[in-house]
Amino acid sequence: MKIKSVKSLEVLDSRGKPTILTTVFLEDGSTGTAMVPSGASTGTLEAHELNDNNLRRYNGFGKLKAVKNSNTRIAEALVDQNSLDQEKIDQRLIEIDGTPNKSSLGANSILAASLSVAKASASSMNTPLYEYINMTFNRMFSEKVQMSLPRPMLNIFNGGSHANNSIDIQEFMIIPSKNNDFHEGLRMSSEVYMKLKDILSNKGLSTTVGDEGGFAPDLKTNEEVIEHIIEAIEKSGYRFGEDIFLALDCAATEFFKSDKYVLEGEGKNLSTFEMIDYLEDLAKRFEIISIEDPLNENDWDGWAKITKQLKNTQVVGDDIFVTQEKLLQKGIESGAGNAILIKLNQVGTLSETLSCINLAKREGFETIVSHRSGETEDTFISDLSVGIDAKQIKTGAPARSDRTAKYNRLLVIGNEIYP
Ligand code: 2PG
Ligand code: MG
Repeated sequence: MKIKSVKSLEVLDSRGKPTILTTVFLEDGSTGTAMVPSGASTGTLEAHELNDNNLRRYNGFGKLKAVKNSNTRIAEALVDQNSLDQEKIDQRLIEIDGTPNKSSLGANSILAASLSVAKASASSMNTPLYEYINMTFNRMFSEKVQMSLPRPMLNIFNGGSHANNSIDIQEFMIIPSKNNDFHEGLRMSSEVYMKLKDILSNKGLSTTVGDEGGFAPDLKTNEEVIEHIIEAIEKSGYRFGEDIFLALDCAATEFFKSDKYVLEGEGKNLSTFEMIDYLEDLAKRFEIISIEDPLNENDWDGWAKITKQLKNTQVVGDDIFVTQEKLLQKGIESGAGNAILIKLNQVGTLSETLSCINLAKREGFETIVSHRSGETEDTFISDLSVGIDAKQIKTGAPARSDRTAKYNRLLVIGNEIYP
């Protein structure tokens, strides 16, 4: 279906910072609207988020340049194109940008256009978005990927650059057992979240939340956080390590300073080997099933070592792969990690994201579709996780509308797929 027009404007994300919203209008009257999220602990090689850097508006975070690029250069390039040819659309966007990291148009304006084209096409075909993504993926790679609801990874305790407490590890997540369907898993996790609030509150600790909806009191050590979470799981009537599991996102690049992992909260200064041993010990003692970004994004050798050493743990690459095929290929060749975090805005178009997912699947890497710490009410990632059979999604605590929107969308999809 032919694209008739493209219209963009500046809106706010969950941190109150501006982002871009784009609507694509098709000739048959169908429309698709997408909004782009934004990270705080970003990988160096991520596609470029274009900010205005005008300190008189939104402390420099305005997005009027990205909006203008979308309403002019992107609109001109996409009008009259066939919206169903996602690869060609994305290729055009990449070409008119012309830079390796999408810094001319801005990856934010490119992604908003790419995703709204997909949404408009799904609507034009009268197909749910997850099904449209599934069809697109299978067509692009001659695959027969099934659709399924993912297992949620819920970040119920926030540290690092997502909170202003002294906890260095960025995310402490709970994951319901594979034996529970999505709806049950979400219910159990939400009960644990509520219980954790009671426990913290009864101890006189703060229950205000961080950027992703997890609690963020000033506990002393990472271990203390884990012990509180286990207490919440057990007091909710669940067995830790059977009904509910634990996962971490260290976001270690954030606390890697002068060749040391500086765990300020606990007064530890660790070398790479010591950091690996520290995490191995935590993983063993607390049965942690998944650890994301355990080491800094440039330490490929360290990554290969920890992936080998923690053989029963999922080792997830976020800042190291930044959803880019080339970097994932390097990880596959060097044995760095065994899973990849998928974030659309790290690469900037839907087709490049699907390509990276395809490589991961072919090479036996697990995939986790992910939100960003700065989010919007857009639920594209829920449909993506189902459409490509990711099997895992991380999208924050079961609280705050920017996070629950994604879980709620999955409940709706679940109802459609398994009525
Ligand atoms: C991460 C993400 C999302 P940010 O590190 O995995 O949780 O955080 O969006 O700040 O990069
Ligand atoms: Mg991460």
